Amino acid sequence: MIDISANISGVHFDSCIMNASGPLDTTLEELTDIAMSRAGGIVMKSCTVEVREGNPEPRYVDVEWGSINSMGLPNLGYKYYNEITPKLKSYGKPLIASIAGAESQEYRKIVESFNSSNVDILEINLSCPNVVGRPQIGYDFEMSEEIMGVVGDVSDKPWGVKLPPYFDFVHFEEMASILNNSKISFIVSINSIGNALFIDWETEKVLIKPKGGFGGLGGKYIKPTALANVRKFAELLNKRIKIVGVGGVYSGIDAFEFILSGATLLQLGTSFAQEGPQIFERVSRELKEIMEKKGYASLEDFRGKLKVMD
Ligand code: RRO
Repeated sequence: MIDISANISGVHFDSCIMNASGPLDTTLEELTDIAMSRAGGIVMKSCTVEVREGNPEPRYVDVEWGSINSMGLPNLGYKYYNEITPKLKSYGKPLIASIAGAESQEYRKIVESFNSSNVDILEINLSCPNVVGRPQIGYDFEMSEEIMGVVGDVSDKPWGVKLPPYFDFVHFEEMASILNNSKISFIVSINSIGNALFIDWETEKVLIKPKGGFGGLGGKYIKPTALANVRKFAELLNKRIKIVGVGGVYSGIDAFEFILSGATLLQLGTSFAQEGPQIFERVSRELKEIMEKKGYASLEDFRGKLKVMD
């Protein structure tokens, strides 16, 4: 039997492959589709203190090798995501709440609310690129540290942070040092690459309406950047901190490469939005086939064992 199970802070995932916070996970109906699929866990849309409608449409567009979005954090408010947890938990999978805010006290309020829910894990989103006038928190190291301090003080649940992509080794090192001194159990790496731009050359127009057409880039375009982030953080973080890889996972080969780079769990965003919930079964099957061919029985057999050249 090929084993693709994984564990974060004592929470067991039968499969290491699940959805990413973002597409098709805002309502109970959408989340139930994930619950009934072969996804190893259920991740909910990032929630805020107040209900948010998000940015004007069009705000998500599929493009040749991925997607661009400027959703603007549309969600039904943290109370809704607290209320639906019993229904979602009845499917027996780990349930992950994703939390977003403008400042640390908003994070505190939402984290406290989930302490008394039956959510298993909290994902603290420090990397939404699409709220007008608000920077990505993960690029502000001081603010990131402050929020992690507050969450660490109040959370009774295992928690981690969802990070934006980094591109410079100095930034990786600075963030890794903050993460190593925090109480996180994991990082989720990467969110979409912020502020990309697509143009329809025929109409001479941008593809999405918010922010003059700028939005987060997802899908195949971002896999090399995502792999680099997983790999670099695997080198720099204390071994107790697990890595959840996201960014351009469409196939078993992609999943294999992320685990080889050091990932423990994998999340599918754009690829899930494009293919629907059956993708979890397909990618899991393809990953198992690769492992069988290579003689690997579990993810530990090759996790982080990427070879470099002498
Ligand atoms: O809702 C969004 O616009 C959004 C969020 Br919160 C996020 O974290 N990443 C993204 O690409 N879009």
